[in-house]
Amino acid sequence: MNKKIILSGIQPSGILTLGNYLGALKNWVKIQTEYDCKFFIADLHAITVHQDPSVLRENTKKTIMQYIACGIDPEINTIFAQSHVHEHAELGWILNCHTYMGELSRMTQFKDKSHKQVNVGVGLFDYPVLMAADILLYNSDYVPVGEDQRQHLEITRDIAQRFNSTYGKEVFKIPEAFIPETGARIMSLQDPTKKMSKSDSNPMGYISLLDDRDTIIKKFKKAVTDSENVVRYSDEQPGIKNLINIYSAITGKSYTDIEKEFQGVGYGKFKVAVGEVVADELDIIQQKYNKLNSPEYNSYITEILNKGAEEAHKIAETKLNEVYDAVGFLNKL
Ligand code: ATP
Ligand code: LTN
Repeated sequence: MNKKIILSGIQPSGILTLGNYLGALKNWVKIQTEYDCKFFIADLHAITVHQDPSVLRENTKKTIMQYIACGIDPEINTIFAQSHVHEHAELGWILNCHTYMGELSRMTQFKDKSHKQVNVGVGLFDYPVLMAADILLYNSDYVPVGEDQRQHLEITRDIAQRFNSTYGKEVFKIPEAFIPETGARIMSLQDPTKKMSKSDSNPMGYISLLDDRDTIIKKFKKAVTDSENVVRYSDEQPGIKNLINIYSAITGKSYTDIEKEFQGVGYGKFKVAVGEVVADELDIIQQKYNKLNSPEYNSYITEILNKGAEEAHKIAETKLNEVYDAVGFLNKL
């Protein structure tokens, strides 16, 4: 009883990557019994950059199946699609009216993503406000995310505190980020100064959770490294540092143990070793995924989403009513 509340989401903007898995999903699985967890598919967020409608629908289903295949248990967690709970968009509007242009202009994700667009949608700029609404609707205590989302958590806290002090009421609980020690920032295999991302135009940069063993090994063999030929956890060797990070997040071994294990061993062997442990772990996930991806499980997925949306809506509706009351809207009788 009275478990702390956890909330997190992933955009259905492609097939999930090893970055999503190590930075988010693997940790969700570890904490799911200890906390009251709500995991959703951030489809409203996904359309901040253009999505083909049929691909988005497919990716949304695939993301849910990947959640479950990775070990998220639908019996003990609430799993839902963001667009199924209309309060997210509604609270987003209210919070827009309590957020400053200046603070949104400082968001690094906006700066990175807007550079890649010809026409930058207002939604992309407003992305963190909707994210704040997601979090604040459910009285979330902790938000397990990768390092790239830290700034969005900070702005969520600022908006919540500002709202509470403006109206003189503790309407929103102030959430905290929950960032893992290893795996919080997995970098692109082709450019270790950039984060691994499912919307990267070069698939060699990321490992998809559904890549087969040969593809995984090939991608690791081609990973960009350096000419030092020493397996060392150092900022001067970002490619090797990234591979050590991945190996550590999968095996649980410390960086120093990994350096010892691969002392005097060339990069070629090290890269294959990393590829092997990743392929082994993803193989188990893929077996579960393939089972879920058969027509007989179609209605199972729909049931999970319907049940999740209903549970989420009950909580979200209560919070939105509190917010409407705080800002001074008339009660609807
Ligand atoms: P997109 O490429 O569409 O921006 P993304 O792959 O960055 O998507 P998100 O849906 O934005 O993924 O993120 C989902 C979760 O995965 C977040 O908690 C985020 O912090 C985490 N995450 C994403 N990429 C990485 C990464 N490279 N390393 C660690 N965690 C990551
Ligand atoms: N912005 C997140 C996805 C996301 C999210 C959230 C994560 C949208 N709303 C609420 C945690 C809590 C991302 O990972 N890019």
